[in-house]
Amino acid sequence: GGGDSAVTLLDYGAGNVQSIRNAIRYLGLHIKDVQTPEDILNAKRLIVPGVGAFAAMMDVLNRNGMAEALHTYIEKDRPFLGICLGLQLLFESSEENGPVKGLGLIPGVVGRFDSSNGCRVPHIGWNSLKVKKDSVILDDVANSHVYFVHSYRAVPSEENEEWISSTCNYGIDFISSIRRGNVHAVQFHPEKSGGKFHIFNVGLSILRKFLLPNSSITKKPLEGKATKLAKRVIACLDVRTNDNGDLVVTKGDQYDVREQTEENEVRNLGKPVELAGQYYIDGADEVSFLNITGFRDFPLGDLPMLQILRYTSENVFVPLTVGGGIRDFTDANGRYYSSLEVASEYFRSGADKISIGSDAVYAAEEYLKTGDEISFRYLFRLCYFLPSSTDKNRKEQLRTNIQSLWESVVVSIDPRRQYLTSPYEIGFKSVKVRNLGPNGEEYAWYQCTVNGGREGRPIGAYELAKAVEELGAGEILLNCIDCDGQGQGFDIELVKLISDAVSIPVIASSGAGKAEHFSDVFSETNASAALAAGIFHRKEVPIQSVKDHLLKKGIEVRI
Ligand code: 1PR
Repeated sequence: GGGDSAVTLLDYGAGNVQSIRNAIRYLGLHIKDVQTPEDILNAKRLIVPGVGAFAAMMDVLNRNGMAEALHTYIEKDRPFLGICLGLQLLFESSEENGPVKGLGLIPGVVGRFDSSNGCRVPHIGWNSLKVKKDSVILDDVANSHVYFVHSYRAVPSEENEEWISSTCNYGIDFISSIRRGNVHAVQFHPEKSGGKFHIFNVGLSILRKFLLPNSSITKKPLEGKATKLAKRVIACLDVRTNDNGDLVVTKGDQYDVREQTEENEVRNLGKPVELAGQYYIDGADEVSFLNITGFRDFPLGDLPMLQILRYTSENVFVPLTVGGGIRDFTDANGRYYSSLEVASEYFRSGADKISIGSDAVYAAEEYLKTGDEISFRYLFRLCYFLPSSTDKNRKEQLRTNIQSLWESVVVSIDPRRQYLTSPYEIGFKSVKVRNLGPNGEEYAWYQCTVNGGREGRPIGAYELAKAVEELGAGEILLNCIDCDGQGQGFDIELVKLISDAVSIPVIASSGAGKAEHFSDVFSETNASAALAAGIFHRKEVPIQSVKDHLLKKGIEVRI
């Protein structure tokens, strides 16, 4: 059924499209999934979201006849909205694992961002659009920030100029959207570009204009002159079961989440779904859930956590990250689950990114010890494949195919500061500290830990960061056990060390106590985002006042 309120969705099965489903449903529409090429040809409105690798997508679309149907549908000027890869596939080809041929409707080759010009790759976060006239679906949102996550992009040229409805700048000008007649496509994610604290909801208004063109009202465009990628402010919810068996938001003091009372109960700061919804309304650019006892409990057995994600993602239209316990696992009945199955369940429940802590440490340790071959084994384990073949070409191929999945993988580092009297005392990268150690030590290294800080490992945060960047991680969430919950500011020395060492985005975490701490970390380091927990949970500093402060300091934020 569905009639006019049905929208056809092409889910080619290799990416995470739960968020777009949630957004469509939120707008009151039904989803009809494409099963055959005829479903495409008969669609009233068609959305093609795309996450994953270009080659894998084209391969599926070509094999089942969908590519041809898409070609026909678009040539007939039927209502079409491509998202992310759904934009890229319209071009002639992509350099991603290629060249690989696309549908060839728009002149141009999709290439990779160049990190050598100082821009971190992937391009992750909120950037603003230079909107041309007659973009139709973007008419209301000129100057607003929208959410991107991608490493590949198409660039404007004389040949494709007539298609372009907006551009965005990230080192270079690239095509952020196209429009011709009823055919639209966007490089960003409208389904994750929400925000109720806006005059109106940017991302959903774009979708509404496409899906319900008659019902949408044109509003006055937002004022603002954003020109570059905004620094993100992220709210983090550490979640675990309390002693009554309820999942609660908790918060540690240097990772200790129990009250210093006789009962020694788990600190309870609220309900996860409620708090996440509140932070979305308050203007958080992202929300993270960390299932902090996931290393102990098997997350697929942890149905309440999946339920929390499901409920949250129905109403929260900014990126949701979830971490804790993502690794392969054998349950009590001897059934083996790959990391992919665990991660997929999180994605299906509404996560946009997953974060990996302990398992990334083990992977990096192996990588450092034994070099490439083994790193592949761990790469596959983390990224859902088990290597059966030792054929080098096959491995290369697998490696490139899964690389784009890695864009959704955040590696969470939990380091503890260890003081040194000399930088030569240990074989790991150290820093000269501003405040001397307890015995007057002038240096420190940052030791990685696993299992929620319980166990120190023979690898430093610097070495881990370099290794996971090489393995293809999309982003680094950089905690610091010493600073966690202290409210004394981020560990600037650590954040500087790591954000200068890698060219993927780094999220600074642990220690925020006031708005100035955010401007400190953004002006003194190359962090792309800053994350806080305690000050938001205890309502000491509202997210909006952090943003206002950053704005006053001339730091680009999403307003
Ligand atoms: O190892 O893959 O199972 O993942 C476990 C995840 O859980 C890791 O991301 C790890 O950081 C997290 N985790 C484990 N134990 C704790 C704990 O607190 N006992 N929490 C924990 C990590 C740190 C931050 C915190 C910031 C900001 N929490 O997420 O939110 O430090 O806090 P603040 O602003 O109040 O200072 P795996």
